[in-house]
Amino acid sequence: MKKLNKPFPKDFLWGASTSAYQVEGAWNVDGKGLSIQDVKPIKDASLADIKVAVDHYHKFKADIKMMHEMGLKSYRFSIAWTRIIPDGDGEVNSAGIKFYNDLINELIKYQIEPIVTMYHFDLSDALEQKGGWSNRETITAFEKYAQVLFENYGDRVKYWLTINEQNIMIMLGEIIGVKLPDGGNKLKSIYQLNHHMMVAQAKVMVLCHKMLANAKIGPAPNISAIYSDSNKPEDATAALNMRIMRNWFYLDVAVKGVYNPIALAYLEKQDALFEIQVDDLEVLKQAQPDFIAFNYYASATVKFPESDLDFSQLTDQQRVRSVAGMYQQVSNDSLNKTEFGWEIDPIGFKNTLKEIYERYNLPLLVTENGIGGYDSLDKNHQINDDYRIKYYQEHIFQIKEAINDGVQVFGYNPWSAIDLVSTHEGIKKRYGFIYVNRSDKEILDLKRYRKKSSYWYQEVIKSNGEKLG
Ligand code: BGP
Repeated sequence: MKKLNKPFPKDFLWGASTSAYQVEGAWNVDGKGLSIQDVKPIKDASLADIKVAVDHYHKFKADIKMMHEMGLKSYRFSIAWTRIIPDGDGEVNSAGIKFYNDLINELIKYQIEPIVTMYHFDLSDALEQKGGWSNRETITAFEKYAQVLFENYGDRVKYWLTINEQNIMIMLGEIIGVKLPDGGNKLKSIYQLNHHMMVAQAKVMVLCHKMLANAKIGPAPNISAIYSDSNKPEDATAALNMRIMRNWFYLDVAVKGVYNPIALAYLEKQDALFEIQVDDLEVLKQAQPDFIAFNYYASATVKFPESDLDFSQLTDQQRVRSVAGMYQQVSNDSLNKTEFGWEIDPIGFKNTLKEIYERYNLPLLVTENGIGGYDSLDKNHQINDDYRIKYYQEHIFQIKEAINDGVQVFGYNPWSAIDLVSTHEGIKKRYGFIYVNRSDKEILDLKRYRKKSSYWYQEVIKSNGEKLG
C-alpha cells in the first residue's frame, strides 16, 4: 500500500489553551460577579484556590508576548460570563468588556487567532441561586450573554466554542465544582439540565450565524475512543454503550439536532426521560455547527458492569466513565500512566479523530490535549519537562496519521498555554508550556519561565508539524 505523506494544512492553528477561572485570578475586581467556581468550598486547603490563580488578568500582555515568542498561531481561552454580566442576566459590565477587548487586541497585534470558549465551568452564582441550568431562564440568559459577546468581539473573533465539556459537567459535575441536582429523581433532573444546555447551545449557534456572517461556531465536548476490555461480546456491548452515553449523545444533538435513540431508551428504563418543550426539537434542528471542537486526554477501556458495582470505590476517572447497567471502566494494562494516574494513549487520539470525523464529517479542532505532572525550576531557572515533549511528540504524530487517513483537522490547542490551577488538583499538577512561580500554598512572585517543551513546540510550529525531533 502506498504510504501517503500529507503535510499539516498550511494555515493549521498551532495554539494552546486556558480557561478564565483557572488562569485569570482577579476573581472580584472591576465589577466581576461571583461564579460557582469562586464560591465552591475548597475541600483540601493545601490546594491552590483560584482567587489569584496565575494572575493572567493583570499579566496577560506579558503572557501573550511569550506566546508570540513561542510562535503560537492561536490562543484558545474562555470568557468569564461574570465579568461581562456580573449577575448572569442583568447589566453589562463595561470593565469586563474592556478586559477581553484588550486581550483580543493584544492577540491580533501578534497575529494570534483568538478562539473563544463562551462558557467553561463557571456559571454565575446568582444564576445558580435561581436554579442554574435546571431553570429554563438560564437558556435566555446564555443567549443574551452570547449576543453581548458577538456584538462586542464579533468583528475580530472568528472561532467560537459554545460550552466546554458539557458531557463531563453532566457525568462528573461535583468533582469539577459544577452543581448538579440532588435528591428526588436525580438522574432525570440531571438530564433535564443537560437538555436545557443543549437548547441554549443550539440557540447560540443560530444567533451566531445570524449576527456574524463570517464567524464559525461549534461545540467543545471531551471525546474519547472506547475499547472493550476483552473479546467477550458483553464487553463489546459495554464499549458500544459508553460511546453512546459519553460521546455521541452530546454530539448527535449538537450536530444532527437529534437525541440518540439508544441513550433515550436507557434513560426511559431508568425513569429519567426529561421534558422536551414543543419548540425545543425545532431549535435543536436549526442549529448547524461549522466544526467540532473536542478535548482529548485518554481513551477508556470498559467491561460490562458487575451487578454489585460499588461506585464509591471507583477512582475519579473511573466514575466519569461508568454507568450502572451500561459499562464499567477498567484500567488498560497496555497503556502507561501519567504521574497523576491518567492513561496515555496517542493511538487512541488518532482513533478518536477518525471516529468523530467518520461519524459527522465536519472539520475538527482540538481544543485540549496534554499531560499534568510535577514540574520544578532547577537552579538555572530551567524546567526540564522531557516527559511532556514525549507526550506531545506522540500525539502530534498521530494527528498527522489521522490526516493521512483522511481526517480534516484544522488546529491543535493543547492544554495548557501556561501553568494554571487544575479543576481539582491544585497548581502542583502542571500542564503549561510556561512555568509560573507559585505553589499551592504560596503565591510567591508569579514569575514566568518558558519550559523546555515550549522551545520544542516552537520548532514544531516553525516546521508546520514536520519536525517533531
Ligand atoms: C478538562 C478541562 C480543563 C482542564 C483539564 C485538565 O477536562 O476542560 O478545564 O482542567 O481537563 O483536567 P484537570 O485540571 O482536572 O487535571
